[in-house]
Amino acid sequence: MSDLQNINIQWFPGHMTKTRRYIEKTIGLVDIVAETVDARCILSSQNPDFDRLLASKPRLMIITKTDLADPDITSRWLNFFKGQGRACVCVALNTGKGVKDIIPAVRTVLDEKIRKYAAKGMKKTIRMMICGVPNSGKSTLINSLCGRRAAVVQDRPGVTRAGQWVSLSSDIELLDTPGILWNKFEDMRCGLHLAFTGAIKDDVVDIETLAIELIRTLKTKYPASLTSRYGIEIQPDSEPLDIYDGICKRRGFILRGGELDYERCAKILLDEFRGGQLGRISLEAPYA
Ligand SMILES: Nc1nc2c(ncn2[C@@H]2O[C@H](COP(=O)(O)OP(=O)(O)O)[C@@H](O)[C@H]2O)c(=O)[nH]1
Ligand SMILES: [Mg+2]
Repeated sequence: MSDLQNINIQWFPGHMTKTRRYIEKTIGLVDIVAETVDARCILSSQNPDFDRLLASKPRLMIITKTDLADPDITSRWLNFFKGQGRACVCVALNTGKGVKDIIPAVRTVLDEKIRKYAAKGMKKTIRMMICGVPNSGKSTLINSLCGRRAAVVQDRPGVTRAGQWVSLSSDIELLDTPGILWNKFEDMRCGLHLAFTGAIKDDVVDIETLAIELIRTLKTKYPASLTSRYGIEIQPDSEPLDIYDGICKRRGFILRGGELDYERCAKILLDEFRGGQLGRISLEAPYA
């Protein structure tokens, strides 16, 4: 634990405060909130502020990026949430897996409300707001549901603008929101996991430190992923810095003059982790 003491990741820029206000102002207009959560870090990618911000509305949790996560851990999470009675759907938005389950889940959550309207001979228009941490797949989700490019998707946090209602069908409207984090991460590990998975802009973190911490984490949880990707043997007493050196050398990231190109190596390692080239990895399991 002591190794982590110097890393203090915080990212709560002004546009997130603005989004928080926007959600507060708009929540009254919606029937349900879908919260996107990254399957690789299901604890860290749940914004604790949402419990207060979204308290007045029913919620559906949408676990995204299941294609990148450890399937055993994802299914344990699913059971865990089921046990808590929380509505939850797992999706892989790159292939569309699970997307067809979302609207039926929404209708189940809102069943009583829909029936009340039907009893009066009225059709309920369902308005659903999509909230989540940056890069958790909110815009991709809207596009997958709509089957077209209705929302702007980018592989970097902070792209979506507020206020884009999208009509999915005659009775469902969706509202994309920009990703938000919160003021202070209670646990340093939470900031790290969000940074590893791309929810925190790389500019606010020292990328080489981040790479070393990713190596430290993988060494403990998924050592085989480093061995098979980079051909590095991992021993229980291997130092993350030595593994980092090893990856640099293996990949030939060497500067003129013979020094190792740590920065390039850090970028590649993070890219490959985020892109799934290191295998299906989950950083957080239930009951951990
Ligand atoms: N592999 C994979 N990539 C995803 C998935 N969902 C989103 N992405 C990618 O994650 C990045 C961020 O998605 P985006 O929808 O812009 O996230 P937002 O910031 O929450 O709106 C994009 O590169 C998406 O293509 C998923 O389920 N699987
Ligand atoms: Mg977006």
